[in-house]
Amino acid sequence: MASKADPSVHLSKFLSLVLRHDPGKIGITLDEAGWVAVDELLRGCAAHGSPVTREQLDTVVVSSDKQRFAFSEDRSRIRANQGHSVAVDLGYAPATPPNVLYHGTPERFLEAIRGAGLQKMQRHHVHLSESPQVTLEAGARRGRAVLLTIKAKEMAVAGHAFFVTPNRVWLTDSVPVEFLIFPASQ
Ligand code: HQG
Repeated sequence: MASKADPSVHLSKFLSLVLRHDPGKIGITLDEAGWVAVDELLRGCAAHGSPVTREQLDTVVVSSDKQRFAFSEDRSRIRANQGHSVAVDLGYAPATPPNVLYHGTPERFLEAIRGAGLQKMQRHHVHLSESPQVTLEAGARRGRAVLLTIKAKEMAVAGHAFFVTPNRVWLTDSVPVEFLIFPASQ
């Protein structure tokens, strides 16, 4: 696990910011599928006081623990694999989920989720995982996390679309409360 002082963690966070949320911060424009030319990205980083080499970029794309970024096939373009707040169409094909998926959330959000189900909030989708551990860690970024189980197959049968990213983050529009299983003690 990379430490917080690791320069590639710093770069990964910076790339998440500009490739998911605020490309204008370094004067770049994402296309409708979220891609930007690597040259344009590097020029933008340099022009705004955060110079990055192509080698550093390659390292982050390959070593990101969650495979947050991808190069196009010819490696001339780069994008974030998921997590955007700017309008992009990532073009993932609908996929059939496993019977259950998981979502870790801070305990203090449970009451709201019992009322409204899981909502995508600032992002384009609700993020779900096949791994309880991975999603609990995501939930724990904001406090003590609890694990919700999603009856994903039942949702799909009921007509809800699911998409899966190359790094196996499952995406869906929202999870109505009837498809959620809450932890027994909550
Ligand atoms: C919660 C990171 C109140 C939801 C992580 C979450 C993940 C509600 C928060 C990825 C709610 C939104 C995504 C409702 C949902 N009422 N709260 N009705 N419905 N919530 O960050 O899933 O490092 O947008 O439970 O590791 O936490 O960026 O979603 O706590 O994989 O690559 O509202 O982001 O990955 O928070 O995180 P987020 P998330 P990266």
